Amino acid sequence: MSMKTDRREILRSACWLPLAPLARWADAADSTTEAAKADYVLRIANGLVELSPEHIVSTTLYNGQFPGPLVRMQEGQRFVVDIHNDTDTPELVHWHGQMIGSEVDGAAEEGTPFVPPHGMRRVAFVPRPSGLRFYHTHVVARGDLNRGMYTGQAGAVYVEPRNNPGAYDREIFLVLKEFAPAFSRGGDMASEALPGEPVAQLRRLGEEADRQAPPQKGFEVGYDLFAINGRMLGSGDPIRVKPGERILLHVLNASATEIRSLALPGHRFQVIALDGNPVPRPAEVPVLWLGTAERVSALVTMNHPGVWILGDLADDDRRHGMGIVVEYAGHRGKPQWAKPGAFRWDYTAFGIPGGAPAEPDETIEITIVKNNAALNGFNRWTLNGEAFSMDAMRPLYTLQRGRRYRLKLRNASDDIHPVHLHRHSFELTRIAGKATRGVLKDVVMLGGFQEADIDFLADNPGMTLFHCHQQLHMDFGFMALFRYA
Ligand SMILES: [Cu+2]
Repeated sequence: MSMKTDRREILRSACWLPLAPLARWADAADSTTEAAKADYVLRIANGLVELSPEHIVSTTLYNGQFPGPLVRMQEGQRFVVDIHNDTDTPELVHWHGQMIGSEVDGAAEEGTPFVPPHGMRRVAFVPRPSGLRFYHTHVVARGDLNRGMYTGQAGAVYVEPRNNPGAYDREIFLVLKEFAPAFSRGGDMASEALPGEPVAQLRRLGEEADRQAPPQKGFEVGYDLFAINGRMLGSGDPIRVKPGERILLHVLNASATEIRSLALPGHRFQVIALDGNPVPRPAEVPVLWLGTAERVSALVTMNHPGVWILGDLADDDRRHGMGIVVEYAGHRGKPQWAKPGAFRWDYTAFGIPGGAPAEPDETIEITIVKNNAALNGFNRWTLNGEAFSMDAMRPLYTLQRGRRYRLKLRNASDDIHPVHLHRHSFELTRIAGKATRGVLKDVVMLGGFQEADIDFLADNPGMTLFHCHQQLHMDFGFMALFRYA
């Protein structure tokens, strides 16, 4: 098929030409007449994943594998990807955590065109910022468990920094993901994950919404199979280590709906980056917690020889595959698990202590309410009283370029919401009543009946989507669109 190149892309490549080496010059010059070679080719198609010899699932994949291949890009160096869609339905690839244009970001709500069924779309952008990013589908699934993040369309991106100090021996990427989803009425929530007390006013708001809703709970999604890097615990190769080795773990939660945890008996994690952004205060923790789409980069010093399970705290999920074996050289035997002591995941532990954040130019308050089973058995989510309509696509708020905004998020539900802002990083400035600064993220877990303030600089014009990354929440109202003036 012929390649579509829009005028903006041609202009961009023309600007790039004088800086490019000779070989690229020849490539790019050809692009005015025929397709230049892409830096990367991504193919979306159905395929099989062998989670274990007994569990082989069929789902939609990137380049026939789960996780999708680790895509490495250079910070600031233009990257061209050809996305082929071999499925029967339109697709979108979202470049999560990158400050790029709305036309390539990968959200239909922002105006990114779909990759048509059995078609191809070329996207080009300048990757930034450096660090652990994420690429995944951004289509609406609603009641279809073969669409959206319920599929295997997820992979890690690593944007190589211009200079990397690299105080570690080895990097290991871990992608956490469940398979074989099914709906049920009601579900459980990792209530022991986050610190802080519920806010009484938010609890009252939630109770009031419950009184107006049907007595039955809305649908939730559960899973039968759990895997790290597409292999159930015990099925894949172990992580083989030597005493004294310093391993940098890059962990990505690619779940559609679940909050995940990880612990490694006898070891601690020194968290150095959250969502790919270095934290101001690297701190040691016994457990990692990650909301959907969150990433944690943590150093582990291998100083406790044995054969261990690096696994989820939830016994049931770990026994159904959410873990990977860590095996020291010369050690054999059954991998050991030990439940860590009580621990709450506090983002402020990685922030600048006693930090008083800069005052924003404007504050936007967003109150989140759940209407139980209001949409054919699914929960409906409203932001300031309104469920996002994908027909109307009405922007909630207009941003002025150069201004600093504070989103004051108020959760009047008992669910934890991993909320995500596209195309910008935000700074956590207050979470569960605690002020902080210096922690830059693109997803943050907002606790049940809790509040969080996140600040961002409006410095990337274009339509910008804000939503909960829990697929069931974003598909049923928990979204807002910002536009630039
Ligand atoms: Cu949510």
